[in-house]
Order: sequence, then C-alpha cells, then structure tokens
Amino acid sequence: MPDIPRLRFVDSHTGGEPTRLVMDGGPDLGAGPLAERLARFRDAFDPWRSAIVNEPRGSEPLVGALLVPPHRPDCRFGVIFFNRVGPLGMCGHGTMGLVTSLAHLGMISPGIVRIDTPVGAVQAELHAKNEISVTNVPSFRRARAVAVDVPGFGEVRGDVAWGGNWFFLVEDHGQAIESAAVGQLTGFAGRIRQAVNAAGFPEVDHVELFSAAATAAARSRNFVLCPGDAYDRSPCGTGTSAKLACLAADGKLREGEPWVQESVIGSTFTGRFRWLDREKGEIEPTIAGTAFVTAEGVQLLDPRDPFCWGIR
Ligand code: PYC
Repeated sequence: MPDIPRLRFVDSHTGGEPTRLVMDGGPDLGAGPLAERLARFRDAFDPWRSAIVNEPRGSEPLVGALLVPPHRPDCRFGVIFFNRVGPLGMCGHGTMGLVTSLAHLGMISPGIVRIDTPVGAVQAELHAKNEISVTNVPSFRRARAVAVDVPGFGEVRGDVAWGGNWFFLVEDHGQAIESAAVGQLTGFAGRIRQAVNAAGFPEVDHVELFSAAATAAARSRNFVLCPGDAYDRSPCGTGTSAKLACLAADGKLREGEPWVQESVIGSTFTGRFRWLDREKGEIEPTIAGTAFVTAEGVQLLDPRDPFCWGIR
C-alpha cells in the first residue's frame, strides 16, 4: 500500500459561500510569519492546494483554510486561505467559517478569538445563533475613479481599494446584479480585471460590481469575482471591507453606522467601521454574518489516483 496522506477537514458555508477548514494532515510549512509560510505553501506545495479545493474533492467556489500555529503571540490560531487558483491574503467569509467550525469541534466558545493571517491579525467574535463578526485588517482606498477601457464594453470607472485582498469596485456598469446573470457578470468582471491589471494595478485580483439592493433591509447588492473565475456567493468580507473604506473616504457612511451588503444570491453581511487615520483614509472594518457547518471528514490523497492533485 502506498503512503496515503489523510487530511481531517470541516466544511461550512457563510451566506452560501463554502469554506473547507483543514485541521491536520496538510503539508508542514515550518515556523515564522504567516506571509512566509504562505509563500512556502504557494511555491512548494501548490498540488496540495489544488487537491483540497479543486474537483473531484472540491468545487468551483470552495475556499480552503489551512489551520496553522500562529506566529503573532497575541493570536490563538493561524490560518492560510486559498482558492482554486492560488492563495488569498485574507478571507472574511472564510474566517466566519473557521470560527463556526472551531466552535463545532468544541475548540472555542462564544467570545473573542484573535487569528493570525498572512496580511495581519484579525479578531473574530462568536455570538449567538451562528453569528460571527470579524474585525478585519486596516482597509483603505488607493485610487478613486480609475478609468479603464474594457474591450466590447467601453469605458468603466472604479476605485482600487484594499480590504485584506485587492479590489476594483464599480458602481456604474449597466449590468443587472442577479443570479440569473452570473455567467454574463463573470465574463464582464473578468474583462474589467484584465483592463485594470494592464492599466497599472497588477495586484487587483477581485472585481466588485454594485447595484441597488433587492430588499429594503440592505443598502446595496454586489457581485464579486474572485481570483480565477468563481464568484462569491456571499457578499465577500474583504470586499465589503474595501467598500466601507471607499464609503468612508467619500463621507457617505459615518463611523459606526451599519452598512448591510447583499450578495448576488441575496445573503447579507453587516459592516461598520472605525477610523484609524482620517488623513490616510485608513479604517478598521468589522463585518458580521452567519456560518453553518455542513460536513466533516477525512480527505485521502492516494498517489495512484490520476486526479489525486485535483483537476486544475
Ligand atoms: O469573504 O473575503 C471574503 C472572500 C474572499 C474570497 C471569497 N470570499
């Protein structure tokens, strides 16, 4: 019998967006800051990433979360997030999934837990009824109203902002943000990303399109294209953080005022911010949503399987 790695995992979803938390059995990434361990994971263990989230074990929108020891002494856990094409800096829905999964396993109780990520420490709070709030890394807008020429569509304007990942946020695009249109929206947002990358923002890997909300409780609806070609079923925690940074910079949302962001499938996150530095436009966003455990099990990585390392 060959040596078959066994990965213990817990699956969850946050507003419809799935997360697979790998508890143990993953590659040994050594010690040190999480940014260094993420680089090691990307450079030396990419087949493991693909095996965990890609078909035949995973699915298109699935985000993986590797639980690792923290480096920052004030954090209890460390996590490295990734999707079907590569690692992510942070992941808001994934942090909510991580917290609900740790609670499911009896490893945490309601209250606050600090988590180390490759882009900084985040603080999560587990409340009643599967609600989790995540105080994210400092977020800010880098560029306002950047105009790009999108082949087949013409000029599109948007803001470049950081919320733990890099986003291009577009308000004015003429598209209907509805689940029946996700194919069209994916193609459109993909072309925007290419144009934004070519226009001097190669770091932008998420595109966020906004429209009016479909329900009275929400302030806005979004469609978020993640790295690769999967769209976020949730309103995207890092994307909502980037949105709050833009709203704060434009004076359209007050400190502490709730912003309910609806996703393309109608799930919601509630965001709020606190100013960190008004001059620099830097905020501390807190995003709240609900997450539920859907499965737990063991993945087997059988080297005799021609698709052991996932369909890339
Ligand atoms: O919730 O931050 C998020 C996220 C990023 C990619 C998918 N979800």
